Amino acid sequence: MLMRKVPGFVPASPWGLRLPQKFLFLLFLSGLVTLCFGALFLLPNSSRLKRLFLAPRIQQPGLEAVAQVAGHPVTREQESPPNPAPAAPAPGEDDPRSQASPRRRKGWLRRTRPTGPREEATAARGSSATALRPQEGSISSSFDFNAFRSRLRHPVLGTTADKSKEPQSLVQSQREKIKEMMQFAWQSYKRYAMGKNELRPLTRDGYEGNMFGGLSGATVIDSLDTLYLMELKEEFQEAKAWVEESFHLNVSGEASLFEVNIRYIGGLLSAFYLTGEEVFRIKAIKLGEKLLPAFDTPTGIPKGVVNFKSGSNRSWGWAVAGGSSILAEFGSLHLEFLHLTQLSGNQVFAEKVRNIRKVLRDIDKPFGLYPNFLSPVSGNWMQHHVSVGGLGDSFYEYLIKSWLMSAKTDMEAKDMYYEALEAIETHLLNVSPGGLTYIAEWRGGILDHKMGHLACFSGGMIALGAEDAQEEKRARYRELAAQITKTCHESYARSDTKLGPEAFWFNSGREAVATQTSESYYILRPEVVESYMYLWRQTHDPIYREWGWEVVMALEKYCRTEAGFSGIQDVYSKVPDHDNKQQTFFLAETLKYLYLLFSEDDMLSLEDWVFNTEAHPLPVSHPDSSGRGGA
Ligand code: DMJ
Repeated sequence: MLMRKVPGFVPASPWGLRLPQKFLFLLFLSGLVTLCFGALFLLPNSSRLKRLFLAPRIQQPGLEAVAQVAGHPVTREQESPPNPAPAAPAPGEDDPRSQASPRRRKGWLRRTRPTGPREEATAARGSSATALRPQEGSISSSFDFNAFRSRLRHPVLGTTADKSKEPQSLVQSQREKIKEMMQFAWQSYKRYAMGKNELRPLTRDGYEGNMFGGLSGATVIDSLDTLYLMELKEEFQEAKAWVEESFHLNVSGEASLFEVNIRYIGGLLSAFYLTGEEVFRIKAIKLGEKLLPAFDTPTGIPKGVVNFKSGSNRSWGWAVAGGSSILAEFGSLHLEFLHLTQLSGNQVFAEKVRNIRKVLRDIDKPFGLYPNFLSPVSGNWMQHHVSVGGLGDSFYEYLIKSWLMSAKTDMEAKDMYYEALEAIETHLLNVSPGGLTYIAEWRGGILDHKMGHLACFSGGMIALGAEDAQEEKRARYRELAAQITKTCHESYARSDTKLGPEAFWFNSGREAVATQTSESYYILRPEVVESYMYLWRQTHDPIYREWGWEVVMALEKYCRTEAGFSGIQDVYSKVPDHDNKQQTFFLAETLKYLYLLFSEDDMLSLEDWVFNTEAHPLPVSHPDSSGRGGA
């Protein structure tokens, strides 16, 4: 209209514009559009808009695919948890909170961007169990296995001398004995229960149990790295072949998130890092995806049980009457989930555990202590029961190990660990009249003067963390680790079998012994020898090998049967009944820690590896020469 009034203007088209004027008008329009779009990003609340435009491509590739694998639409919580965690560094990442980290952002984009048309098509399709699986066995990865191996400070199995030239030393023959025990445990399992979850050595058959949602072969997966470590090559190949041919993930039962994570995911991840075999990486990631529906809760704190078929979740019925998640369970996912992200490029795994970390960091803690039960709905503690044994244990372990696995960059984990340890020292630690140091359990301020066998891992944990404590506390923590380990040894030494009970008390003159028959059993648990191994590496005090050897002898005498190893019903009986179970953690942990106790320190060096709570080694994220995290 304005132009029509200009004198001399001759309309050249039905819209009244000549070609140059049309061009100018279009130029003006496109300038306006660009300006408006740019302004969106200057508005104070622009982050949501940015997410709208950018997120699906850059921030969370695979999230949609993963959510739909399990039949779950992407919920608000999954997209962005109520209080999204400031990203703590994953293995291989610099701290994202640091402003001075442009290189990191580049690396992050590199790893998370779909790497090719196939992946883009897959993420877009994302409508079935094959969402991340264009064809069986292909999940692309930018993870460079050779570069990772070159960053290790020590050869994985240590610098072994030429054994054929050396005279057989005592320690070598002890190590050989433990290797023979592993071989026997494996061969018995293979003979009577191959592919089942556990061996029942008395009835000579297999047992599936109800923790793994229909998954089979828990013993195979839990054994892989131990077989590899002990150079039981034929047995390792048998285990690997079973994983390749018979380990199927299309199962539909109810599984424990925690148990599947620590045994299956942990075992597969370790097998991959030790061998570089793709089958382990791919199966670990696919199984990790099947666990994600457990996190579909208002707080992002996962429930303990996930249904592989429906993708629903629930809490254990017994956990404060069915409404609680358990600290040791949801607090023991961090190590494995960061590695799942590392090996898949899918950030969803890391996001899940960062959110758990944030909830735990921000919540009020009674006297600085972490109770064992938390509501995944309200995010409140459900009962003031605190324990470094069962229900609490590996949460503390994963804090210090997160710090170590991050090559000492995850400051949040470090701070949370030492603060928790201080609270434990102040409120739970005791010395018995007989001079034994123990960690009691706490119920709303009242102490149960008992320690579970499970709590005996804490000697090793405190030793592991001692060197990074404030200088004035280091000697104290070294001593504390030694004292707790000594107490746990006493619980073994005071039994008739020289194996320790499930729980022991410090009451009315009776110390470090079980007081009820219901607590007198031993199920081949590893925690005491685990602490011997860490204390040995820290001190080289021969007492730890002596104590470790006592355990070997006792296992041989009381737990070895004709068809495998079995737990026993009563450690205070010289002719104990067997429980007919060769637990998977006996092969994953007990025998592995014993073997390491009698090996050189550079075999699975603690500079390069942290052990998950099922003793599966996961690599430390050493930076490469450019300063970028490696693993
Ligand atoms: C193992 O499965 C793990 O060590 C877990 O953290 C606790 N219990 C058993 C061994 O006792």
